[in-house]
Amino acid sequence: MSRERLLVTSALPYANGPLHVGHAIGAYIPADVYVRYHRLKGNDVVFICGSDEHGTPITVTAEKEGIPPQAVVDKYHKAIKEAFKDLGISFDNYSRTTEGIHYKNSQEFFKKVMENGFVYKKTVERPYCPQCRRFLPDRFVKGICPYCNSEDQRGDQCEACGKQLEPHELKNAYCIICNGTPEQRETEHWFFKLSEFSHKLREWILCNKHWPDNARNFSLGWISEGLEDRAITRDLSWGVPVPLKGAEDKVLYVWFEAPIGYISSTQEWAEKKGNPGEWRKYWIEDCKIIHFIGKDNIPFHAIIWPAMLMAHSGFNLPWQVSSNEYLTLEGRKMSTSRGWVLWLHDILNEFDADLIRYYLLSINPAKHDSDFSLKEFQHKVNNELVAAFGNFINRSLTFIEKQGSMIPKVEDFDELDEQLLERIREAPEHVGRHIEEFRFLEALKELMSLAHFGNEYFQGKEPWRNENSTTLYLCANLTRTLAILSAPFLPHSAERIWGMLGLEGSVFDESWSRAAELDIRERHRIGRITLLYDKIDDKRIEGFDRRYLRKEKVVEKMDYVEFQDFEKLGLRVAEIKEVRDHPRADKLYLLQVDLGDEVRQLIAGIKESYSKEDLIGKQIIVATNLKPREIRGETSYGMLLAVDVEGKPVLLMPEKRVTSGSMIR
Ligand code: B3M
Ligand code: ZN
Repeated sequence: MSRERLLVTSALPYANGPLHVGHAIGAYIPADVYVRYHRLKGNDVVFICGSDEHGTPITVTAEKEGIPPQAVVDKYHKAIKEAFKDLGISFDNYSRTTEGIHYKNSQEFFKKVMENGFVYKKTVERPYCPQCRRFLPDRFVKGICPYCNSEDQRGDQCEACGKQLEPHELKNAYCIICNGTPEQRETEHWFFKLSEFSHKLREWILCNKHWPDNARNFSLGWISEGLEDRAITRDLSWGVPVPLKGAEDKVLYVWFEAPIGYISSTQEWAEKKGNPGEWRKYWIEDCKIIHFIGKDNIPFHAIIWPAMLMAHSGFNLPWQVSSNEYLTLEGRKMSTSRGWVLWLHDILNEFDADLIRYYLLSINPAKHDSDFSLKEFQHKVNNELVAAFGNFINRSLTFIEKQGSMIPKVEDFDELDEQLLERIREAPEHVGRHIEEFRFLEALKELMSLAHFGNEYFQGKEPWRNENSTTLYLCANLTRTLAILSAPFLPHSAERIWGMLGLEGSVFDESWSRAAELDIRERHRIGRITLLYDKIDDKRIEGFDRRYLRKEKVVEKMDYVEFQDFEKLGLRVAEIKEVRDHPRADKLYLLQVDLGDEVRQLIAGIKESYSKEDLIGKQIIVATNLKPREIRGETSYGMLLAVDVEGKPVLLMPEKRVTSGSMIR
């Protein structure tokens, strides 16, 4: 079979925060399985990604953290790259959209699409915040979704119904910086003639019979509703400048330029390889382009980006858009703003990457949302990965090691041996077929079924009872087969098994089809055997749950404080007399609290847990002699005490009413 040429991309993660486990299984682990498999098949495959560093997600985070956008992306680009590396995601290139090559590509792409007659300028009304004296693009404004009426939706896409939104469509819109009500003001933007591609896109999507249902159905549905032209510029300073006179204060819409980042990262890869022109093989010559994404990115990857490529002409269109559904966490939607999230770096610090890869692939949300549960993680790792896969590898290799680490000579095969030979011969095709058709969960099940058969074979032959060198010979060869076939899913384990088998080089130097062969000969010497996996015990998983999911502040071992130092802290009871919104910070209250002999202002981030009505008249504990602190133009003269439970503050209060101003002893 001739070598296939494939360019595989994963969605460029916004560099405005760390990755969580939902990201990992959304567009990254499945792509890595697919790429590692095709490398083992000997195909010409390049795996491309990078950080998405523009747009309102970055600028909103920058304003919230009070640091420049460049500092935000530098911080999270580094963190994201590290997390991908620790998870074993084997990109050929991981770039970032603030690279110069990407600015050049995006501006040239924009100009070419304009020259081809698919961009025009229009004066439109857009939400403007009079307090902040700025336009409010995309995520700078929130409100009620006009399609599904869900509250607190962003101005670019409704997280509840997935609809693409324009900020001015939101009902009861508010500025997320100052909470103010925006007014509509005129501004000029450049529009992409998306509407002109409805027919061409529809024909193209109907031909892509291999697309997953979610991408196909959403796209055809959106086309049938009628595609509208889209603004591809924004009133922002952070982003790729619009390469036109009169557009000096505008940048390209992040979703116009980000997909061009796939081409930029491929060009960077070719440059780094010392063969700058090689990127053309993948974007211009004959090549299958496969985009791995989460389902919220379907509109951009199945409609807007292909239309852009059609408008530009000369580049390959995507061949596949592999789009995963969502991952919930312990039965609830993850929410970074509410602190209900499992960060990838936290679970990677605690557990081997392959255990995480295994569990996430075993619940892969390909056709429907699936749920991440720590108890189930422990159960699947212990009862599937360790009990079947790890157990067979360890039992058979330890047994051979005890017999002197030498593969014995093979005698004739009995019926059970023949069954095992048959399973070894057909396994690469059975596992490979599923991977080629993006059925990663099914592929993993095929692999585990082979490991289960290995245990049945070992149990059936009872080599500890009756000397049988053929058994050990076949077990060693089945272990080699499992090493090759597991490599796309469990790359770290596969390399370890390869070493324990005493085989040269890396398992990734092998070829997929040779997993069907008996390549370990008599008298081959295996290496030192170590336990592949430990089971996860209850104490460990419960401790992780408390610390990282429930986020109970595990009291770190703290330094002692002298009693007289503690006495310096002026803790007093105060009554809340008045509550107002902070005019320039949407999550903060301004409290006027009565300390008996004076009323003070405190600033408190408790809006998500307490309404103003909840708070009036409540008595709280206040640290009254902290240095005054200014937050966005308001000053806090003390700090109230609260406990953080699952990311939400719970106020500390005296268990009965006492005189306001009373000292805490
Ligand atoms: N930065 C990811 C997201 O929407 C987005 C993907 C861009 S791929 C070109 O969360
Ligand atoms: Zn504002």
